[in-house]
Amino acid sequence: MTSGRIPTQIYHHPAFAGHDTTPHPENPSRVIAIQAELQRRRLLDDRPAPVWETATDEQILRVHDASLLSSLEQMVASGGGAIDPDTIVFPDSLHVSRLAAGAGVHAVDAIASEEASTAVVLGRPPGHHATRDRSMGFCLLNTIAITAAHALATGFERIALIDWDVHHGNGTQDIFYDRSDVLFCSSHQYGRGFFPGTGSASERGRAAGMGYTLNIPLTMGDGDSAVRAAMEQRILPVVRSYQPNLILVSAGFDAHFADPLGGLLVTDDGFRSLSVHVRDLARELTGGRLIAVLEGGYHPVASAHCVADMIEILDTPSL
Ligand code: Q9C
Ligand code: ZN
Repeated sequence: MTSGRIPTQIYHHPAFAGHDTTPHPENPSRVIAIQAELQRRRLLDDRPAPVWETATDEQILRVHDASLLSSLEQMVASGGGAIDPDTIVFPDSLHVSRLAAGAGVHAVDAIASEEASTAVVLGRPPGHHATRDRSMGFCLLNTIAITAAHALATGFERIALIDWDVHHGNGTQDIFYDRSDVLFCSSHQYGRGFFPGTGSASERGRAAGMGYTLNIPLTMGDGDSAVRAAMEQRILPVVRSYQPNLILVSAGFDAHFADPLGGLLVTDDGFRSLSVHVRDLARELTGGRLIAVLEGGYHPVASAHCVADMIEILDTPSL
């Protein structure tokens, strides 16, 4: 750990190994592998552990319709079920999802009160496919959208949200599509029926939100150079001209070459370069204020290495 800088606040919890979907790819082994790698690298030693609450109805209903929350409540009360073949609900799933969203909320509060400047939420299930009215794509509640909405309610005026998960963050885009106070930037695999099918470059926002959605579709087989070019040539300039006061990152690691779901070929080195870019962007624009939220990543060991690298990078002073 570096001296003089407050370490990255890490949100992890044994409950995130609940919502036991096994043998679904989005299963507890993801956070178990991450936890093991963080311990192996001693990244949790001497790091203050945040204590936080589940997200409240009020915090969730800033971005979701009441019908989405009440149908999740009904499903857990009746023992669970499937929203679609990919998106399964267990009796503990709403609690676990609320705990992930509550971590994002707590991270905003910790940053607003200057107890921390960077935070990493290592929850599950992921969130960025959940739209205002629909859970989908392994996602029940949209954790990063709940985090962004809480930041707006707390007084952060402009939020840049960078989504590097291999899938388009259709839910986050949907929730903020007609607003200018959240700039949504996503690079993702696109085409040949790849999930969820949205995220073409022509989707740029609506009404007051026109121009505040930036989609960078990539082609199966693209790797480090394409993902880095998307960040360096497209995302960084747009975020700089937006002048955000907080940066949020939907950090999925399913663009990794070893990932069983994604078709991009990003290496550990490529992900390290993305982390360096968002860290330095935050230091340039937001006083270092940045919250990264785990999204996808279905090769547990590859994701664990990349998450640990990201934390080490966020903890390191710039050159
Ligand atoms: N049934 C995240 O990475 N795959 N979600 C659908 C056709 C859905 C991935 C395949 C992939 C969702 C957060
Ligand atoms: Zn994904």
